[in-house]
Amino acid sequence: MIIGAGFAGLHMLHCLRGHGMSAQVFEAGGGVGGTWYWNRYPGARCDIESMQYSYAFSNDLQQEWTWTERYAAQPEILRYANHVADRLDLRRNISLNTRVTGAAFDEATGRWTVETEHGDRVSATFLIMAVGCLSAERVPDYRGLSGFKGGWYHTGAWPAEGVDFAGRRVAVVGTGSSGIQAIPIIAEQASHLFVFQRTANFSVPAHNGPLDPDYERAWKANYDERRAQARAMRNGILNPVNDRSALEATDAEREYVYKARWATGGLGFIVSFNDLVLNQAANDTAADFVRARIRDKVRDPKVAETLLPRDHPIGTKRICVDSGYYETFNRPNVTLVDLRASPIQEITPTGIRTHHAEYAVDSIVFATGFDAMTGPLTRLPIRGCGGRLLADKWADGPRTYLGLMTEGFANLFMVTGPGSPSVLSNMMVSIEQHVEWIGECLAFLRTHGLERIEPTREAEDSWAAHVDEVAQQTLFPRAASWYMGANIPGKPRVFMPYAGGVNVYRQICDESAAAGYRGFAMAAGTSVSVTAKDATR
Ligand code: NA7
Repeated sequence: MIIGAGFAGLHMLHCLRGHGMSAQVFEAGGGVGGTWYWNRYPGARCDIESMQYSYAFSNDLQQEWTWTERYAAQPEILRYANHVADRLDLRRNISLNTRVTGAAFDEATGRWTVETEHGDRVSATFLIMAVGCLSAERVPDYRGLSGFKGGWYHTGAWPAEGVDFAGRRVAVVGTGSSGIQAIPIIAEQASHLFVFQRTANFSVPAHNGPLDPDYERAWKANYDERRAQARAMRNGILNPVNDRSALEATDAEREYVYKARWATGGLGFIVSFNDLVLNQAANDTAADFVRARIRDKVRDPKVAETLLPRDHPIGTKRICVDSGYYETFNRPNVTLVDLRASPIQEITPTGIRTHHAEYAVDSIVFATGFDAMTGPLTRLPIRGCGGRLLADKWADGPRTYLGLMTEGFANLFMVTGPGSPSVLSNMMVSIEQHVEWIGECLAFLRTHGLERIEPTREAEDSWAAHVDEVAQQTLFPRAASWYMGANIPGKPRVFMPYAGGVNVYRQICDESAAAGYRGFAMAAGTSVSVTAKDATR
């Protein structure tokens, strides 16, 4: 059983079929596409270039599909997901509109049973969570929201029919990637837009536009080679990395490099030098450059000052990639509200009241993010061996081996789970790697007559220590980010993704597999536990 029909679930189903296995996918949404099904807010767009944000496992697929823009917008990515589902005949094993409400492992039978919102109970030997990292959307717990007379929306659960903001006074709360993408578009539609900013963010221009046919041809002529190069990068994105410290360069050299990267646009800015997320002084040079660009773009110096990110090193929250974000604040119908100076007190029936003022609005857009990485897993009651709840096991932070499995939850796999590079990378690259690893693992178990697998406690403990050790060598823990669980009140502050790079990580996963799944305990039946070494004999 696979939960989720986003890019992870679709590929997982296809991969298992390829291994001659049967699988069924349960999907809460009314269509496939996962993130791209739910995040239909105006301006939603991928921050990875189209030519790199697609499946690499099928040459036919990657050659046939044509992207229209350098960065694809949500409707086009959703069309691609649907195309894949049709092209690979995946739909006959996908149950749409079927939210899973719980899952439990039965030690006696060695099987997982899931329950759905329709009251069905379905069981299988293996359960694969393909639920995404950013699918548990979060609306802050404001007093008065239920009494708001206008419409309110979360970017991550946008109405499929769209929202017409024409002539309306609109509030957007949140200035992460979603807010920064939506704000310029909503500003064009609304009579007035109030942007409620708690933390100013770093954003780099996308310089989006129609995809250059020559560029596309060059990619398609060398797709396999370029995909392999992308997999060898730390973040799974083929961007020219400057393998030089920012501190070795002169001021003029740094300025030259940053200007060139700014002119190119996109996430490549953060690899302008090799130590931007490792060294504070190096980081400051890039942050200063971006702050200067914000001052250039925003006419009102007071507004510009409020938009300057100062509370975290650049890149320690995923940098945003925008199309006209800062320029939007030059519009007469846009007002920036600084929540640091005056926090939201409550939602009134007709607007938002901060400490100092009340803003009358017709609609509120919450671009307030997600209970990231763990939320999609812990909001479900998932019970493993001995009836233990995953949410209880992870009460002090997620514990996994390689972000693929967690001890005490036999036969439960996670695609891009906490402890894997996932959100620090090109998700497509990370998804494919996990899906293929899980497929190979299940094939291995079948070949060896094994039906049960889970990581050892020792492997999990040493992986958690390693994930933390690597994070501590970076600047990431200095930001109050959702990588750290900091956006959710009460969530433990643990750096959740693996910052060692997708290239290194892949090697570690492959080495475990090559050593007969080192770090995992496997068993033939339901009771006898054998070590990986035994299993390979
Ligand atoms: P993010 O990146 O979590 O951004 C959420 C934004 O909402 C951020 O500016 C938050 O400020 C703000 N926020 C959250 N809670 C509140 C409250 N209670 N009051 C005011 N403002 C709040 O989510 P996105 O959807 O934009 O992006 C998620 C990822 O999707 C992104 O990284 C890309 O990979 C794609 P804060 O910074 O917490 O002070």
